[in-house]
Amino acid sequence: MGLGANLGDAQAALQRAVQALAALPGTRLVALSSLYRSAPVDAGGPDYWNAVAALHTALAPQPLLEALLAIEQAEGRLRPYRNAPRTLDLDVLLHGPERLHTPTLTLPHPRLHERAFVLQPLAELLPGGVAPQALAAVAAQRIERVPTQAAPGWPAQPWSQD
Ligand code: PH2
Ligand code: MG
Ligand code: MG
Repeated sequence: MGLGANLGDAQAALQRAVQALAALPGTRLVALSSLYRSAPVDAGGPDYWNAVAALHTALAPQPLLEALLAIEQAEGRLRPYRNAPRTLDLDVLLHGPERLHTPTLTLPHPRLHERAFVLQPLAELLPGGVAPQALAAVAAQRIERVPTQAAPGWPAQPWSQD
């Protein structure tokens, strides 16, 4: 799951979103990346806060998507135009080995490989699972990992040393 926000108290919204994801029926939070701060990609507005979460879930892709939209709604998400700044964006990046192409959901996420704000946190959760060439291809995008001390309330990542 990709998490992003760049309006309002984005860090707090991402933290609430993690709690809401973990509370979905038949769902367990398995792993959470560090918090990242990134420049908007194909979009305007303030810097984004991003993270990636891994879930075990009994929800199929479509019901999962509907649950994510409800969490976004609860955070006051508006959709005035494509890639508008937002209080919360939750995207299904991968759903196991599922490949899907419907008007509302494509899996894997079609732009996953174009975005440092997805690949860098994903690489934390899948060591060896993101090719160095994939990370190199998005190296021009500005993104920084927020150190644990600078992200109060965000769980420390046992694999990062700060
Ligand atoms: N989401 C987008 C478009 N651009 N840029 C950053 N840095 N982070 C995002 O989450 C993001 C974006 C569309 O969902
Ligand atoms: Mg998105
Ligand atoms: Mg989205």
